[in-house]
Amino acid sequence: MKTEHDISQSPWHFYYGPNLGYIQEVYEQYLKNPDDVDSSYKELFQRWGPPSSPASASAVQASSVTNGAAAVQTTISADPAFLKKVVDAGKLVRNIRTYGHLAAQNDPLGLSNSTDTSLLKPETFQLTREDLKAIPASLIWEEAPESIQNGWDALQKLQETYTQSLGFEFGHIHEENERIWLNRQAESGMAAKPLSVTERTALLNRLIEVEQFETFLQRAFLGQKRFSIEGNDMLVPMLDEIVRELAHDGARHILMGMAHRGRLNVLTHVLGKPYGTIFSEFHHAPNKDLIPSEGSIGISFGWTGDVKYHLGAHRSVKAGETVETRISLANNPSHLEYVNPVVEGFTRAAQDDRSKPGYPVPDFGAAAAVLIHGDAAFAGEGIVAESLNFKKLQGYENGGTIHIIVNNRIGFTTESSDSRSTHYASDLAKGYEIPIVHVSADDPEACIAAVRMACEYRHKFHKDFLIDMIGYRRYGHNETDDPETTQPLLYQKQRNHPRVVSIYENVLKSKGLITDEKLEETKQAGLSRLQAELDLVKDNEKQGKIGRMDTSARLRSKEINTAVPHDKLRSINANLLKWPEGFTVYGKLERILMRRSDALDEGGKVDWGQAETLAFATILADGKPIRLSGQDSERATFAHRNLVLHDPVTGATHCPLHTLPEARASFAVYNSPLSEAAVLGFDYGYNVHSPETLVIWEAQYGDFANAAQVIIDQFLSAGRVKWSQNSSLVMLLPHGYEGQGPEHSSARLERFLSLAAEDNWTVANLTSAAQYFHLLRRQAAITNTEEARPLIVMAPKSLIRNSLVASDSKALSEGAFQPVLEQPGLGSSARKVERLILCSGKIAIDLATALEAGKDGENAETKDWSWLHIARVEQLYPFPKGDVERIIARFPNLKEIVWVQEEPQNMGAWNYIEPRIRARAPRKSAVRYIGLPKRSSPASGFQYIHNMEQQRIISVALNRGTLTVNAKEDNGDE
Ligand SMILES: Cc1ncc(C[n+]2csc(CCOP(=O)(O)OP(=O)(O)O)c2C)c(N)n1
Repeated sequence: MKTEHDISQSPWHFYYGPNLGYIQEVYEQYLKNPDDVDSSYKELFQRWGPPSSPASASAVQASSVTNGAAAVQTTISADPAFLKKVVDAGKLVRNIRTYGHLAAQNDPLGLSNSTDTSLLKPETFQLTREDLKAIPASLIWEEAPESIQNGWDALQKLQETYTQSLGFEFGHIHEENERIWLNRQAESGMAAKPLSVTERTALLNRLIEVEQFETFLQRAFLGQKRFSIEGNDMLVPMLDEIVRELAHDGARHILMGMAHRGRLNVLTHVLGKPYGTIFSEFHHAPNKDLIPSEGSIGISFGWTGDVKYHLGAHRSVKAGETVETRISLANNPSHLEYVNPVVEGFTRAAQDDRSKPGYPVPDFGAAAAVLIHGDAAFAGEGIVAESLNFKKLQGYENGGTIHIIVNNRIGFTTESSDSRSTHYASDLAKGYEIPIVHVSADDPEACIAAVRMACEYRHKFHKDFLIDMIGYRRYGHNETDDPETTQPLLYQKQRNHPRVVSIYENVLKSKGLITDEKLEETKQAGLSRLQAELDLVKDNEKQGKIGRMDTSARLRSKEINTAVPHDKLRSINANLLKWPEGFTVYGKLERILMRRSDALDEGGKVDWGQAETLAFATILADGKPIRLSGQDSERATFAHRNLVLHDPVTGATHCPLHTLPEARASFAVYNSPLSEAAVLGFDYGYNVHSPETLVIWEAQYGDFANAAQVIIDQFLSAGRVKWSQNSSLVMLLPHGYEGQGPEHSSARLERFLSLAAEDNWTVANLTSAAQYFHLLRRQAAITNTEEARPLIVMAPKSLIRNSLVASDSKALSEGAFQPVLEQPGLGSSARKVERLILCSGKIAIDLATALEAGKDGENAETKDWSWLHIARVEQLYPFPKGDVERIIARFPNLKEIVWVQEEPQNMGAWNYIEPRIRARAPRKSAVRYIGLPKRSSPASGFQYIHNMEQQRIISVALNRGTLTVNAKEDNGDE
């Protein structure tokens, strides 16, 4: 066996298949303009000339070798056996790069299942040490450091890089330039780059603080749950580093989301929540035993800190001027991972410039999201995948979220083998091509290296990065659990495992960077600080100084003028129907849109779609930005909107609201990914962070909103009372019984009404285009005020095109939103009215249609409806009691008040409305229900059954013969 070979060291031999194609494309680019290609490629082309296939390469004379031992010239084809060894060594390198993480020593307790790592071993390829020593290093590792001369040393070095505390998992990244960059970062010694002495001392001091805080809480508040960070203590220094790096890159906002584990430690050390505040929350825990499994007093509250309190995170722009970076930790419900889309929404809102017409313009550098996950929750909760899917979507991307899985190898009492089918907790992220680093929580410097890589990657590629920090959980799920009941062996093993702070102390001591005396001094100072803060809390307690957050502020309604002068509406309407020079509007659509041109003229009618567009346009003219997102929202499920026009000739798009001369703010409309929970969560977060924006989320059909129930229950409904977190988000939920079956009829109105209390939101079910116009404008007017609250609209389906729903233009240019609308033409002889029908939404239009046709009931001949009046409750919550009371009071001879609904009795508004009507019904009048009977499924699957049932409801409602005195009560009960 020869030890030296005259062969080419050109790196092109290792490019084949798609990689060769790619490098050839880069070369062509280079020939056109060398500066257009990455400097590393430029260097390679300058050094090695054009890339060529192995076949051609073996046939040609190799160029002169300038690096390594084999600085001579020959042809590769000279020694096929040697060539095979080189190729195999190349495969080995590729395997180490791709699969080295499987052999990494990054599992502190050694709990990982053993994996077959034979692909990483030379013997698998029949390569001996001598074989490898004979191969020049640069043949198999193009950028091997100068000091590494041969293949053996190269492999040793690569093994060390890829299989120690850091496991790099990049093989799933399809973008070649990114993967090369990532591997180069790993191989450039980044991972082994030592921290400075100051950095190391600061890191140790931080770990001491982290640990002392937990042990102090344990001692001072024995028996209370804190969801200790211990076992993954490095989370705090890692977040410190992320803040420093992102602030250095110019981020003005860092938006963080996390669950219970380590939250108190993060709140105090990263967000600057004072020790005293946390101690006082523990002190006031009302029933220490009953704190929920992952809750604790104050644990779900967020905190907005500011890095001006945080050493090293300032960014000096120029002398005397400082840019501040605000870091926020989102309020978090117990529901694991559901905060993710909310934080993504915060972040995008912090990046978007909404001040000009058109789409808002994001600045990805202005804000960054950091999400901290649990290993069981990341693998198990579907919301994680839904949120990762935002990564590259125009309306939702944010230039890269940094994810950290705090991987303690267990979820409550469930081990990984029972909680996921994947090898790693992080595997889901691979589908989204997110680079992943698995790092040992016991190696502080490796953790910091992972963070630096994540930040650099985000900075360079504006994409997500994931760090899977593998540690353990020192206590049970919480500190009152005995984990040995369920994981005896694991916890016996762990009991003897040294804490990370001790491991790192020893590292620094062995390098002579810290002394025992200095360590003792630091620890004593930390303990004294903690004790002093606790003493202060106790003193304040004695003096009654501790205040509580007030979340009880009730909202007051006030009159808001939402009418828009007729001239202004006409001019806006005309401008909305102008297209850019040369833009062709799809013929069929153009005809539909052009019908809007005279809708504002005398005798014209504004339909639902036009009312919506005019509402949007006038809100933009008032200077208020709008964001609308949902499935197919550009066109809308029922094609009433068409706010993005598509040129059938060129494929170009045009949104008339973007070029509207009157607009003074951005208008964002996005077709969302097919998700409800994540998109609603995102839009909620967007709205909370940009309260001045009218943010609208639209469901494809209203009932699909129940896929987002957690966001509705945990954030929208309760966010203000739980966290003083206000939102004015609008939910448009198509609702209405039209025979489409169980799944497309009901937006589950009853759920929104059962959650309604303390003025938490507005729930409306409308029957006119003008009402929609005014309600949207009213909602826009209350954004960013004390009045702000979500608006839930049961949106129409067939009613969109119903002429009874269209409005005169006067109804837009005058008046305002009416919480209750009375049926025109009824109730004029007040003394004759015996039945008052109250109803809401589409059934009111069905009744009006029947009245108009005069074909129902015994009055068909005479058309005498004097015994009847109908009022539509357009705003169900807050209940317009004054309006309803005034109507009832007008009719002295009422025999009954009837609630008519199209939904089953156990659904719709009946259960909500019944006590409200009863409380206001005159003593001698009955309160009745007419609607579908109780059902377990919201609607029938058969059109003919639907028609029959609907007909029955209308007939009974409009039939004088069914009056209470004449008929038995029809309350729908079985
Ligand atoms: C949606 C949801 N389901 C169930 C729970 C109850 N729960 C709280 S913590 C926990 C285990 C979480 O494990 P992991 O994600 O690994 O985080 P760790 O507690 O280990 O840090 C469970 C099941 C919850 N909080 N949220």
